Amino acid sequence: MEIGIVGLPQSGKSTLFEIMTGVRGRDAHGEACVRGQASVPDARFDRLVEIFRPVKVTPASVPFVDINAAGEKAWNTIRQNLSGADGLVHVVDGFSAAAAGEIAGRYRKLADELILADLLIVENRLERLSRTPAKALHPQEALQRDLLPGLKAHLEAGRPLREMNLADEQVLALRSFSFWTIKPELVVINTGEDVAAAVEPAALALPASQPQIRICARLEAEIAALPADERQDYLAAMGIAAPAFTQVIRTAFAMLARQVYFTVGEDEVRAWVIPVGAKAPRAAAAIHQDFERGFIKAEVVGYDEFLTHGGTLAGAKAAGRLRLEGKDYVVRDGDIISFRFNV
Ligand SMILES: Nc1nc2c(ncn2[C@@H]2O[C@H](COP(=O)(O)OP(=O)(O)OP(=O)(O)O)[C@@H](O)[C@H]2O)c(=O)[nH]1
Ligand SMILES: [Mg+2]
Repeated sequence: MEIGIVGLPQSGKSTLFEIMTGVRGRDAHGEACVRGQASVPDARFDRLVEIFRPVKVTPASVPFVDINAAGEKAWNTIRQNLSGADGLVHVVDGFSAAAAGEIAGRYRKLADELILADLLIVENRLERLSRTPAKALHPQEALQRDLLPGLKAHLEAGRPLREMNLADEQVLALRSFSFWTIKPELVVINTGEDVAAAVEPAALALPASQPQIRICARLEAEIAALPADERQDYLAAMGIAAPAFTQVIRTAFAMLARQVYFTVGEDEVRAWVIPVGAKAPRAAAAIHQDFERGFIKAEVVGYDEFLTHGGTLAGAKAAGRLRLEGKDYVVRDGDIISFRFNV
């Protein structure tokens, strides 16, 4: 699981990457590609830490990738390092221009390049498939032959593939192509210091389903550099509940259809990242493969119920809310779980 940061040159990608991950993205020994983990902010997790006061604390994290590439080879570098990304954060320079139209134009510039890159892949593939006799096609290839013309028309109309609402098995059949525009995308408008006065997201004419966030990356970088106590005072003075970059992390995480469950105790409180819809054994595999193979039962209490019953596992148990679930249980976001297994 990984999120690639894309955007036109000098749009503030590395500034955003640095605030989210604490890793320096720029001039990092001339590396073309820098990876860093961002902790996913979660009030439930913070509360569990308060309750258990564990020795070790491990919040959920999501990896971001920042690319340092310029010049003719930039596109190659970007393709090499981001083709495996599960989602994109598209940063748009909204600080160095006043006119909303200009900002929309910047967004479109890269969006169109990505659409064109996908269109080239589709055309090449269709060309090759047309040279193979129909009988010689593998089932997967036949599926591609049926699917690709629809994709081509969609891309030619200037629309990204993610808007096609393809079925899961179709997405799977197309996976090897690593299409840019099939990946979910979060649009981040990097505004000037006056965020409220900045361009309305509506100006970009994106579909309502497409997440978008406005942030002033430079201002947030300055805030992030302050000592923790001053940071709180500063945010309070500005009337900001939480810096916008935390929302970027949270939204990007949710965009990947991931959720968390918690394991708790005095030694460690930890959030584990799993796909939405994962069943208990699959969730257990996040901890260790053996937990999946030797899965017996999961002892589960929902986060809210846990709090309602005094914020202790004993309290939840006494109230009959600590459930024993089997291998078909679909884990819910925020479940507190301990696994029973046999290896
Ligand atoms: N005024 C203003 N300047 C910003 C903001 N964010 C970034 N910048 C400036 O824009 C320049 C580029 O920022 P970076 O974060 O390096 O942008 P980038 O997209 O990583 O740039 P490349 O990797 O070279 O494409 C720097 O000089 C930043 O200080 C902002 O919110 N407001
Ligand atoms: Mg950069």
